[in-house]
Amino acid sequence: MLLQDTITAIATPFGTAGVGIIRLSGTQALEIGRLIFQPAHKNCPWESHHLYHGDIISAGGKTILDEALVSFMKSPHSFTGEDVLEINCHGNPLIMKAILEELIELGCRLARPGEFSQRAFFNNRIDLSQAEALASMIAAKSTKACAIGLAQLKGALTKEIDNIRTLLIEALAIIEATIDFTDDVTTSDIPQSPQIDLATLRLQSLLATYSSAKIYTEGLSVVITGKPNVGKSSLLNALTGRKKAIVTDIPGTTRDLITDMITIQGIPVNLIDTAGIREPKDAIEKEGIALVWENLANADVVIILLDGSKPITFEDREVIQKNKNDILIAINKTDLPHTWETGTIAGLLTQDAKIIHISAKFGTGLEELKNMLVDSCLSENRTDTGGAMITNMRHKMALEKSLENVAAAKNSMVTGLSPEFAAFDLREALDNLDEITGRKINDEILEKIFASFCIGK
Ligand SMILES: Nc1nc2c(ncn2[C@@H]2O[C@H](COP(=O)(O)OP(=O)(O)OP(=O)(O)O)[C@@H](O)[C@H]2O)c(=O)[nH]1
Ligand SMILES: [Mg+2]
Repeated sequence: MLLQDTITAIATPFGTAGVGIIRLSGTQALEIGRLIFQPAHKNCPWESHHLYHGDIISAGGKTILDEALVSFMKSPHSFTGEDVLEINCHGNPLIMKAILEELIELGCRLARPGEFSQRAFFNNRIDLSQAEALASMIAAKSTKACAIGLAQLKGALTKEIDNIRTLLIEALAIIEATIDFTDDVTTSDIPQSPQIDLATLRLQSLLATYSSAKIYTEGLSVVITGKPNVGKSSLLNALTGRKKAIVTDIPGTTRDLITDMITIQGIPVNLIDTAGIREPKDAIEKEGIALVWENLANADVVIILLDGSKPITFEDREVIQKNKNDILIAINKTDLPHTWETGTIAGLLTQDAKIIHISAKFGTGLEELKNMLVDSCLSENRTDTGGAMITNMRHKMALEKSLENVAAAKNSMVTGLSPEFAAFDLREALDNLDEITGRKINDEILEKIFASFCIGK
């Protein structure tokens, strides 16, 4: 890739705003800055990390495009590690477009998505996991997801990967020393080192953060199901505080999927209200019920709603029995007299099934229900990894492969195979870790990763 040319892009979102930022990075950044910017004060020393006020001009000063503040960050003390110029202009897309066109006229090239981050990576300002953290922070949908991204950007994941690397390198050094200095050795001749077991534990702990971190970043999908008229739409409306779904006492009111977002304990939760499950009365209801089953399969948590004021029926039993997901039984309409005991459904549930009594109409038990929804998904994964959490599928797969390699190395040592086998597996384990930080990575994968970033980052 060309690192010599000077790239530019609008770094702020498209649309109208008070301020818009245009970025330049590359060897010509300052030279182009001098051509496009006319400082308000004659003396403009272009000191690094200082703001200068003036006009953005075109065609050698014939036209003023905008009044702006411009800053210059001298290499290597900039985001990309190159000379960087930032123009803070007015946030009108027409103004920004005119400035961008002028910059291109003066010799800049329009940056590709993620190209600023890619240059930061190539210039060793950040490693690959930090560049990915930036992208995930920008896309984060909850404050906790932002915090996870920030910790990764600050190097929490890099540090933990380095800790594991050090352990593996130490283990490898011991094995290689044995290979170098002894003839006809078997692995049983290698002094046992705790490093492999420690590395295994740390890899497992890091992997265990994936599901909770994923919940914080991507959120939870919660489907509300049950037979008609149990109060599913009432529950959706009560949880969101909005009247999004139609509620009537006619069974079969909801046909389509109705979705709405809420945040619980900082986690984005996508709630999905569905058609009541029963023998469909017409083709529309049949379609609606088919959609329910499809969505149930992809849900993180399913709320099975039952009506506590009416006897349990065949449909209720069918909904409970057909659900394989993480289910939460909510017995609704507790404001009315109860007609059945929870023991009635005990035979249909697993021992750890969670049951809660609520009234969607009067809001009873809803806070507890919300907390149960997220707690059930988070509780299993609270491990200490020095603040490092993995949210990215690519990282997860690389860690899994590394863990497999370490297990294979351990296995060949336990079974007394030649130490070359263990050494080979440990080197593979290290290579897989290096894919996460980008220390060793295939160019094509690298291009793909940066291409998924937004323009201007
Ligand atoms: N007393 C009482 N009535 C409720 C409660 N929740 C819902 N209802 C009533 O039950 C009826 C059905 O409510 P819906 O929310 O439309 O039920 P649904 O499960 O979405 O029904 P379908 O869309 O037909 O599947 C309405 O008359 C609601 O007012 C509750 O907690 N207490
Ligand atoms: Mg409904």
